[in-house]
Parts: sequence; structure tokens; C-alpha cells
Amino acid sequence: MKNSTPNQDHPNDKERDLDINKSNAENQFLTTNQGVKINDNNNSAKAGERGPSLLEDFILREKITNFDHERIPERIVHARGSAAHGYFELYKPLDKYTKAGFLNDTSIKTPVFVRFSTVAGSRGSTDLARDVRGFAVKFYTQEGIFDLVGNNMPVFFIQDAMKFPDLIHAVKPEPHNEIPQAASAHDTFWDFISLMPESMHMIMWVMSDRAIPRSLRMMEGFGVHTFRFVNDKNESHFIKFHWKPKLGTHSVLWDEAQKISGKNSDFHKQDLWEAIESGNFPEWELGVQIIPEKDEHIFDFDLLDPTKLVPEEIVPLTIIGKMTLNKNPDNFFAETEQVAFHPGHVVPGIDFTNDPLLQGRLFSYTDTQLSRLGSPNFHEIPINRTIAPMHNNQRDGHMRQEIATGRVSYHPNSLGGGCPFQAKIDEGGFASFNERIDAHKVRDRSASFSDHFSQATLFYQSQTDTEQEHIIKALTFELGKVETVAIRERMLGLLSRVDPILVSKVSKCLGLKVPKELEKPINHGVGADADPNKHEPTFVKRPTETSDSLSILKSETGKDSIVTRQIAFLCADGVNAASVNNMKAALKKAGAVVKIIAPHLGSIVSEDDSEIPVDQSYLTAASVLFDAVFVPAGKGILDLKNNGDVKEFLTDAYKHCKFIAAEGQGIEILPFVNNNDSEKPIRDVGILVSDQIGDEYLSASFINALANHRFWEREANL
Ligand code: HDE
Repeated sequence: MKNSTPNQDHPNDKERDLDINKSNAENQFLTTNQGVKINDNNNSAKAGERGPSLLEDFILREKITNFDHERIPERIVHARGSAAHGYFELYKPLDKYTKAGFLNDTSIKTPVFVRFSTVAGSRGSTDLARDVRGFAVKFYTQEGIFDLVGNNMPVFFIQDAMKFPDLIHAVKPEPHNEIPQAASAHDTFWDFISLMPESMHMIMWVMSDRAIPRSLRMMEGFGVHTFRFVNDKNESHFIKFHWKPKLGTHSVLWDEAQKISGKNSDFHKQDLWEAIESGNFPEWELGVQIIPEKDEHIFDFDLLDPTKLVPEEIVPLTIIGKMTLNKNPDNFFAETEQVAFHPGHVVPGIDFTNDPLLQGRLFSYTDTQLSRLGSPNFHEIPINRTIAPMHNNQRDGHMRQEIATGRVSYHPNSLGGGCPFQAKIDEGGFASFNERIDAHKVRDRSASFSDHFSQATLFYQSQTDTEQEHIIKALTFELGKVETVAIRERMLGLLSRVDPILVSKVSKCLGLKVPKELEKPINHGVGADADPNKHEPTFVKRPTETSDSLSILKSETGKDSIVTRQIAFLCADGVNAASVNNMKAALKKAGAVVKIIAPHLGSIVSEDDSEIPVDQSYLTAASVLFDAVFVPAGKGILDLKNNGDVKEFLTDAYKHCKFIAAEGQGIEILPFVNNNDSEKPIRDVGILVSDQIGDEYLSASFINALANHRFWEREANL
């Protein structure tokens, strides 16, 4: 990996702002923090060469002290992250809906910093955990910071912030033995879930392929809660935010995910980094679902309930702009680790709703930064600093950087000429949307939140057969890891409300009967004195029978390109150079990345004695790290026939439904199946072969096939 390099789009306003804090030690002396030049950075000061160290050695003390305090607490959730800089461009002004400046001026390129994350694992855990992915975007707008702190799934497990610590305690490693890391497949998680029917819709998402993305560049993002746009007439519309990746949404298989975790636990982090370094800048379009204030109650679900989505068939998406990520961070700690997001960071024109999950989040994020970053001055950390002018009377505290001049730090004042002034609304001052609220103070939940199953069913039944099978396998895996049989049974009870075939398949695999009745009381949504009947899960009519936008495989986006797909060429000395070079040229022209794998590093010598540089050996490469495989022609390729690593490579590629192409002798290396006691070469539409060397028809068909990502139909025969 190279260091990140500036490119033509830099610096934008935020880049210029960050430049103030950047340092570069090129051609500079080594110094202490006080600027004193260091003469010996290898030996501490001692009383004699073999004597004790001297307390006065300020150089040693400073170095060790700094080292002792290098770590800060990792995030309580979303600890593992990868981030990048970029910009957002608006397609057309949205003045009808919002007065936010960056959503009204198409000439502005708003700088952004985006952090993707897993939720449950620690900072050093694997990228490929089955988990929700955080998708947090910081917009550095000219009116202040707007953070869209979303996920790659449009709904959440719980309806009320009160349950968040319980949810997280349940999913995190169990407290007595800190097992398992970055995994939900354990008793405490499913114990909690089995008692929380409201989580059933989100469980469908987390058990689906959405929870194991192929790349951070190939996943959708969602604001989850319903937000508001407010225009300059103070009219409000309800808004759902969606990020749509230009490369389409793609996932890996669970078996693959587990193997990738062993082979390269930084798979996603590295993929994002390398794509940006190579100029393949990831892009997402921003879409909004816009719902007029008057339509708040026309749905069969509550817009304030974060366990529900608004099907795109009912309220279509309006695409409003595009985000491009074009620069890697310069320093992981300074930027990716210290960035502090907050759903409460909004600008005039964007406002909250009363979603009780969102309302709780509005408290949590600043609070957590106080312990994680150590002081209320975290807004001064360069990556968190606004590019809009910032003046107020907040003062002091740990590590304050600002040197506020003058004697006035209060408002109103006359000694400072009344500065800084309050801004009128037409001067850009923020005023909350003046929603009318007339209510009793209660600790309760609305009955309109009680339908926990209809959208779970909608999601499951909108999936293709392949995707449904993956959900069934995921549930069987997760519940199979649960040791307490009563928890498994309780889960079957809940799944029986989602789909009869789903539950019958899972129960068969678990060797259990489906309970007829839901266990009572389901300890959910009710206080000790509340009427449990009021909160019995209800069923309402599904908003739509099925919704194609919920299925990854039904989507057409990203299925016309193979840009950045990683293709392994299984090679050896004695390979046919034309076979390698022609296929490589065709794939590279289509934007794919080709890696030559061989038994040894350095170069291999082809049949015509030309040298081909090797990228990886069979020891470090593995099928799970690639999207597809090509086995070229050449007499030397036959030597790979009995190579165990090559066999495993091809067997995995086949098992994971990847496209495989082979030419000439390469065809003989392809896996065999045992069919009625006789070995037969495996063949299906996903395996493309040609006897001709450098066959252009083969490369064209391979590229065409690869655009579909995988040959999922194969799975049914495995
Ligand atoms: Fe978060 N969440 N969250 N969350 N969340 C945090 O804030 C919290 C929720 C999300 O890359 C924490 O700075 C509560 C939903 C992302 O830095 C913490 C509740 C969604 C990130 C916190 C939720 C999210 C966080 C931990 C329920 C999707 C990573 C560190 C009321 C819309 C941001 C931090 C980053 C991080 C609290 C639920 C997204 C503890 C209390 C729903 C992407 O403040």
C-alpha cells in the first residue's frame, strides 16, 4: 500500500482546513516535543555504561510517557472502522422542500468524510463479521456540520432508545469470558432477541446477505429514522435518506466470509483503500423518500417506528445528488479514529422527528465523545472542525486550542458590542420546526408500533429463492451456536409468525418442533404495571405484497460493469503467454484487476520463454479473496493438477458460485465431481472454457458473465 497522494480535486475547503495541522518530517531533525534536537535516540542516559538509568533523562521520560498514553477508549459500538474523504454534489435545487444551503446550490461541492464500520466487534476484529455496517457521513457545509449517521440496513432492532444498552450488552462478547468476538451467534444475543418480537424485521436483514457485503463500496446506506426537511416557508416534509452505490449491492457467502476473516481480516478496509489509491473512486447517489406532513398517518405502520421501512413501491425514491470518495485519510488515528459523528448535528432546513430511538441518540453521541475523546472540546479536533465560521461564549476545558481574545464571554453584553450576535432566521439562524405537541407525560409506547411481523414477512418474501436459502442457513448457523434449547424454541415461535416455510426449514435443521403459541408474556414494550394486552404483537395488512428493492439479486444496478473486480489467474512455469496476456488485456480494459498467482514469487517463464511477473504465491492467495478465476493454457499448467492449494482454490471458487474460465490445458485442471463412482469434470453455465488460445469470444463471455457477480443458480446443485 502506498501513502495517499493528492489528486486534482484537492484541496477542497475541508482539505485546506486540515492542512493547517499536517506535519511532514522530510529533511527535518528529530526533536523532543519541546523542539530540542535529539542526538541519540537509541540509548537512555545512565550512570555508567552498565549503570542504572537517570531520572533526569527528559528525552526518555517524554518518549515513554507519550507511548503510555497513546490509546483512547474504542467506540462502545462501531469500534472497527474505515474512512475516506470525498465530496457531495447536488443534482438540482430542493428549495421546495428544504432551505439547507448545500441542498439548494448545485455549484457547491460539499466536502464529506465518511466512516464505515462494523457494530459489535472490537477495533481489531474482522471486517467480515455477520453484522450491520455503519455508514456515517459528515457533510462540512457552509452553514455548519450535518452528520447523516446511518447504517447499511434501513431498519433497527429496537423501537426505543431505552433498550439500546440491553441490545448491545446482549450482542457483545459475553461478560464472564469475553466470548465470542464480533459475532451474534451466541446465547445472550438470541436470548434477548427471542424476547423482543419488535426485532424480527431487523433480524431478517441481519440474517440476509446484506450483513456480509462484498465491499464497503458495494452496499447501500440508510438514514433509518424518518427525518424532516423544512423549507423557508417553515413547511415540513418527512424524509427517509438512502445511499445507492453506483457499483450495485453485492455480498459474499457466509462460508466465504468466515474464510476471508482468517485469510485477510482487513479485507474491506484494504479494498476501500486500494480502490481510492488506484483512482477507482467509490460513488453513491443520495435518494430521498419525501412524504408531505399531511400524509403522516396514511400508512399501516408508524413513520416514527424505526423497525419499519417505507417501501419504494409506495413512496418512490427521488435521487438528489452524488457522493464521491476520492482521498484516503493521511492518518488513521487523527481522522478515522477521532472523527465524532452525531445525528444531532443538523443545519437549518433539516430537523428531527419524534422517533424515540432517534431522540435517545440525540443525547448519546456527545455524551460518549466526552469519555472517548476526553473533553467537550472534541469539536476542535481537526477532522471534527466545521469550515463554517464558529463563534460563541463556550470556553476553556481540557486541551482547548482556541485563543479567544477580548474580555467578554457572555451574552448579552455591551462591552463586546453585543458580539457574537444571534442570527435571525433569514440570516441563517437555526429554529426548530414548530411542531405542535399537546400531550400527557407518559412512559409508554404507541399501539401503532405493535405490528412486528408484517414487514419481516414482506422482506423475506421479497427475496429470491437463493436469498431465502441464505437467510435459512444463517438462522440455522446462528441458532445452532446457541446452547440453550429454550432460546432456540422461542426463536422458532417468532419465526413461525414470519413465514411458514422459513420456520419449517429452520426447525428441521435444528431438530426441533415449532411451538404453537408464542410464549407469554413476551417481555416486551411494557412496564411492570402496564396492560400486556395493549402491547400484544399485532398483524396488519402488509403495505405491499413484495418489494423488489429489498432484494439484492433482483436489482439491476451494478450488473453492467466489472470495474475493480479481482480476478485470479492460476499460473505456473510453462504457461502459455498469449493465453495469459490476451485474457488479462481484455479484463483490464473492462476495468477488472488481474493478479497472477504461481507456485513461487518473482517471475514465471512461459512456453515461449517470456517472463511473466507473479503477484502472489499459492501460499498467500486464496479463492475467497477474489471474484473469479481464470486458468490459462500451457503445458506447464498441467503440473498444477495435483497441487493441493490449486485444488482448494478451484473447489472454493466453484462452491462459492464464482465464474471460472479456462483455456487449453487449463481446462484439465478444473475440479472433478464424483458422480456414480466415476470422476466427471464439473461443468455448468458458470464455467466457461475454450480450446482456442487467446479466444476473444471466451474473454467477452467471461466479462459478460462476471458483471452478474456470481452464478447463484449453481448453489441449488451443491
Ligand atoms: Fe449509534 N452510536 N446508537 N446507531 N451509531 C454510536 O457513538 C446509539 C443507532 C451509528 O463511525 C456511538 O461515537 C444509541 C442507529 C453509527 O463514528 C454511540 C442508539 C443507527 C455509528 C451510539 C443508536 C446508528 C454509531 C458509539 C439507540 C443507524 C458509528 C461511538 C438509541 C441509524 C459512527 C459514537 C462512527 C455510533 C449510540 C442506534 C448508527 C454510543 C444510544 C439506529 C454509524 O453514541
